[in-house]
Amino acid sequence: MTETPYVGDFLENSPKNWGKWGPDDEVGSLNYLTGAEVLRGVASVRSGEVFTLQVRMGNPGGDPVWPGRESIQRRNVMDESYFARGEGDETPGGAHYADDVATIFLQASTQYDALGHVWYGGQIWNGYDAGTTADDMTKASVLPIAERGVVGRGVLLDVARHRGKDVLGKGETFTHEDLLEVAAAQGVTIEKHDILIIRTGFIGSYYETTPEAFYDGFLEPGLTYSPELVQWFQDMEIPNLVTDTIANEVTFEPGTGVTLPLHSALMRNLGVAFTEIAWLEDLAAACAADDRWTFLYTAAPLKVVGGTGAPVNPVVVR
Ligand code: UVW
Repeated sequence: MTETPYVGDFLENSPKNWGKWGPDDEVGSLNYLTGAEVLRGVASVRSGEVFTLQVRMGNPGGDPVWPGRESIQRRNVMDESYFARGEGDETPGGAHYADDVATIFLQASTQYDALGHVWYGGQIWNGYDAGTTADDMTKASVLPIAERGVVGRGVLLDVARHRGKDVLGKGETFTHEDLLEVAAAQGVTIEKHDILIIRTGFIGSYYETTPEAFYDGFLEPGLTYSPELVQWFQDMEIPNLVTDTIANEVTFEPGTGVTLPLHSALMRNLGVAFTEIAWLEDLAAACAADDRWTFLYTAAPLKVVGGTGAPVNPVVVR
């Protein structure tokens, strides 16, 4: 059996945008989203319909998460039952209230990854030392993305629908060429600086099956690495990749078995922002119904200081 190559060797000649936006940059390809790009997004709005793209946090059947992470653990620390037991925090005027506390994996819901979330060779995005990820992420954390916000033209590419499926199969892959084919079939042109929103049906399927079946032989469908795909992202200056999978790409590169190489090739090297676990079922149904696949995409993850990622509820206006 051939050994899985080291990702640094695998990506040895892959392009990098390090230094392109200066030595202190922490938001990478989001720099492509200038005011003109915001207006291009606004110009694509036609009907005023609004869609939110976050999955519910704390779904009674659990939330779809990367194996090893857990759904939000939330519990009340004040509510009417406390007052009924005489343990409520009575305040002048007598109003009662409810409060709760939660333990969350910051990447266990729809989320933005920090650009420093994944690395190799001791360096994260923009060449910062990987030691800056220790304890608090002091470089390329999610905070600069949160403080900047993400607004632009989004284009939905419904790969599952194009392939006549509710959901792609486990480990089913597609390339940028396939995305272009989907776009052509949908009658839409992917433009430079578009926010790519790709539907596989995978997150939607979580709610239609059991967690056991969903996680069995965990192998997500998704984009698969090739030098040409990375170059296409680079040439198209794609700022943000949004998908309805947990990790935005096929779990293992089929040729080599390398785990999630696009995290390194696109996020670490090009600075493409990753938004994962997006809820796309309602948006996709609306786009298919009136055959309009572009819209205003807006998002800002939570401002978590030092966070390696943070939950987000993107809002789309069509
Ligand atoms: C991993 O880090 C494994 O995945 P994600 O980017 O989905 O958080």
